[in-house]
Amino acid sequence: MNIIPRPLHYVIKEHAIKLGKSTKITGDFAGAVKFAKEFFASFEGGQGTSLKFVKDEYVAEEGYVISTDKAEESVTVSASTEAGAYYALMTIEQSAYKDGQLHCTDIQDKPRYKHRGFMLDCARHFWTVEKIKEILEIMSRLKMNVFHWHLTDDQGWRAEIKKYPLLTQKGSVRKSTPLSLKGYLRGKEPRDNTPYGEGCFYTQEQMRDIVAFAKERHIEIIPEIDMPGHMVAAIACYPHLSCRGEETEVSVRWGVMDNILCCGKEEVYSFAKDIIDELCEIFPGKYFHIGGDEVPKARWQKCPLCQAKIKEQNLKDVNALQGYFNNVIAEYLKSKGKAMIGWNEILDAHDIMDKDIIAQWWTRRKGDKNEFAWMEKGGKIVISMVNYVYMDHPYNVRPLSKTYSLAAEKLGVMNENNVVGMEIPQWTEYIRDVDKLDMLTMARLTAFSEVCWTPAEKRNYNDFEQRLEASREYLDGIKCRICPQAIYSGKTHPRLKFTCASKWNLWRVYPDYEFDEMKKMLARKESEK
Ligand code: TNX
Repeated sequence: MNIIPRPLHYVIKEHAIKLGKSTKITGDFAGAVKFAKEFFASFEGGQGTSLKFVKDEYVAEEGYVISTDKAEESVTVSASTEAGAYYALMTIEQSAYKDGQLHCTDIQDKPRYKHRGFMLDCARHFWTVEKIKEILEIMSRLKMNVFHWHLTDDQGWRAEIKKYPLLTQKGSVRKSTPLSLKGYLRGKEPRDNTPYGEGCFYTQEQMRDIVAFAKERHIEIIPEIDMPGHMVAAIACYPHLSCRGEETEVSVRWGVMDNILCCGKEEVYSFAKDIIDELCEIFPGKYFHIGGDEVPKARWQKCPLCQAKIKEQNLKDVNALQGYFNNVIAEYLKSKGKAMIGWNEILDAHDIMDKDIIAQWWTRRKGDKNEFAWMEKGGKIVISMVNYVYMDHPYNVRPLSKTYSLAAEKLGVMNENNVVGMEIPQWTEYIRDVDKLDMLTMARLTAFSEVCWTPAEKRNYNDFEQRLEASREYLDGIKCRICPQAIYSGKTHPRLKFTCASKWNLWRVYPDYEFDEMKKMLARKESEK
């Protein structure tokens, strides 16, 4: 059975039932019935067969049971939620995609984690509404249910905010783009000197459309507005939001910028709240992501207004100032019925932080003291550990098997109650086109869907790889383009391995090198045919 993610329990029977456009499709879940009718409409036959969706409150949330009866030529799906019925259909479709033949299997399935996410950086490079919908479609077939939308960063602002029109008029465009890390630290990297980003933003109408598309497929969209760091694009539009108030440009460098929002100024809090007001009208989900990563505090140290705020609020230091900012925003979000998520650096101020904030754990620092202290207090986390899941790094640094091997226990998490779920991010500094995006994203997304869905004790990499290879035709059909095995297994450039020791090297080896190699390899294979 080539189902990905692997179902929890299944029994394979010998026969098959041929479903098709004449199959009688009925039941309690209108969404699943609609999608099932659409799917089977393209297959001839199915007379005398039935597919029935039945509501059963005893089935786990998002879980489903499929039972087949050959004598009756019937397939029955039981679920307690629309999402569960939908996931049952996704399983059926994977099994019957070729000709409508459903190989009879009785399945009892449910997800390991509640939060099964993918993050896409649309700030460094912009991805069209069509591409995002294509990804959402793939995600839902892999039973993933959270799309974390990284909408803003130093190098571009991509979400229309009516109250601050400059953000997308001016903040969406940067003058040039670094193309490689070779020579980057010396300012000698190759560059594309054409301005990037004119008109590259999502209108509020487009964001609403994407939310609706996702909702039909049981995906919640979490918008991220990264603050108080990674805000140069906004500061370029509204310089008074920074400590020094100087004019600046949308960033043309990657990395961590000193120029951040001034948390000593009231305008910064009202700016953040105005943006939240507009976005909460568009994104009905329960979460809002405030970024909070990589916030250098050098400017706050010297800023009289930040120092005054620290005194006024009786805060310990500049880290606590970020904690204060987080609490103000978290409280505001709460008043709108939302929960706040931030990258794990926000835990630098965990001692004063609202306990309901969720930390997205991507990097290990200071022996992870803050992270473990947070969990001990019952704090919640989403796991996105860089050395397992970062998709922007090359496969020779991080083969698919490494991503597949992620488990909370491996990070030292003692109590699974702390874990809301897992997320895999795709950062796009060096990803400029859809081919490269897919090459670095799709195989890992597929592997990761199983990490989130199937309990660790039921997972086995070799078995997964076999199913992946056997599923290529199905995956191609849903536009989930899996790169060649030789690429995702990471065996393409053994000679580069030794250069991958430092954080910078992670990127250095990857930008265009691996991609060009892959293209050459494919061309060679083609000519050999
Ligand atoms: C770190 S992960 C970042 C991003 C970069 C990424 C590159 C995180 C919260 N911050 O700004 O794009 O590394 O891998």
